[in-house]
Order: sequence, then C-alpha cells, then structure tokens
Amino acid sequence: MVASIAAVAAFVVAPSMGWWFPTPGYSLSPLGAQIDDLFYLILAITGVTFIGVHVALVYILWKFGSGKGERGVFTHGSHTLEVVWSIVPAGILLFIALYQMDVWARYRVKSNFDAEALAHPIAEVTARQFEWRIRYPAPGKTLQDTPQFDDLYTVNDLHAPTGRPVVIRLKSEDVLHSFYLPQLRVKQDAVPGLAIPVWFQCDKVGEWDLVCAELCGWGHYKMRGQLTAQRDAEFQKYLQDLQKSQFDDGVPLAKAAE
Ligand SMILES: [Cu+2]
Repeated sequence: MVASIAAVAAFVVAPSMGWWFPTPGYSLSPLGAQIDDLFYLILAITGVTFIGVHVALVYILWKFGSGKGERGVFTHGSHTLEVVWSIVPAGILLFIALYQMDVWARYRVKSNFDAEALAHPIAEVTARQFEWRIRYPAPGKTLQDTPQFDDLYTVNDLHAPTGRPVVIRLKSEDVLHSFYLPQLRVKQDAVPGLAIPVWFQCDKVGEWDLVCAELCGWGHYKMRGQLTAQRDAEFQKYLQDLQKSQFDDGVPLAKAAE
C-alpha cells in the first residue's frame, strides 16, 4: 500500500510540481524541450504500467487475502500470457528507440545543424581538477586549435550569445570530467586527449549552472561555474572588456605581438 502511494506521488504529483527537472529548463532551449518531451513520454508509459501493476496488486491482496474465504488458483503458468507480456514491452521499446532517433541525431550534431556554428566554436573549455578553463578568441577573430597570443582566458565563467546554436570545444587536461548545463539539458564527458564539440542554444538571457557531472577527484563538488547567456552585442562587449582587462597595458596589441 505504501509503495502504491509512493508510485502515485512519484509519477503524478512530482511532474506536475516540476520536481523532476532543474527549472526553468523547458523553455530555455529548443533541444532541451525535445529532451524533456522524450522523458515525459517514457515517464507516462512507465507510470501507467507501474500504477496499473500496483492497482492489480492491491486488488488481489484485498480479494484473495486471508480471512476472506476466497482462494487463489495455483497454475503452472500461461503460455499465451507469457507471449503477450514479452511482445508488448518489446514493441514499446522498439517504438521508443525509433521515436528518439531524431533528437539523438540533433544532440550529436548530425542533423538540423548550422554548419557555420560548428566550424567556429565560440570558446574552448578545458576541464581540469577542479575548474573549467575557458579560452576565447580575440574579438572579431575565430578560435584556433592552438592557443594564440591574443586569446582571452577566464575560469569557471562561460559566456555565450542567446538565440542561436553555439558550439564550444571541450577538452580535459587530466581525468574524465563531464560538462553539464542542467537547465539546458546538455551533458558531455570531457575526455583526456579528445577535443569534443558540444553545442547548445539558450533562448533566454540569464545565468545558468555549469557543473561537473563526473566524479573526478576530491574537489569534484566544487567544480562549478556558470554560463552567462547574453544578447550578441553584449557578448561582443564582454569579449572587448575582457581584452581590455587582460591586455591593455598601454602597448597596442599589434605591437606587443612583434
Ligand atoms: Cu568532477
């Protein structure tokens, strides 16, 4: 009985109260909305099954419980039933597997993607114990594979423009980490030796969590930064201010490079 009440609470009350996901979430990114839809579809299927099983269980306990006089019939099983309860879940699993392919392809940058954004990451994010190191190209330039003299650096403070797909290049300097933007539903392992493109689109101006989702050592818990999503003009201004704070010592940049 307690389990049945818990089931109803988990599958009916929690989603309607918004307890399943970090909020605001849904309206923040187009891909995030699709991921949430998939989650709720699976939740609905498993929820209906789970609650149905518990209703049947409680009914049978009540109907055939001791002291009622009625007795259950013991059988050696039903071949038809076994076939039905194997084929129906197999069909449901196949449906989910096919239904999610489009979202997975988008998540993995395989469809509906802006090639321009993919060719020009806005930043390189390098995870290390226990922080996120961020490298931006100088304003007006594109990010190169190797560090440039006029690159800009921050730690744990990622900025990105809103309203369009944005790509970052993800690396790790030491162990496995996981780049996680919970409100945007983006999660990608950072793997030593690999440079992995990660894309997201944030449609709302604001500050969102950037955390590590892979236990990476004693300081894992404090490996958190933030994503500041801002309009394009403000993002450009941010890069210019960063350049001023990191390079403006009175010597023009072009001179300093010589
Ligand atoms: Cu970590």
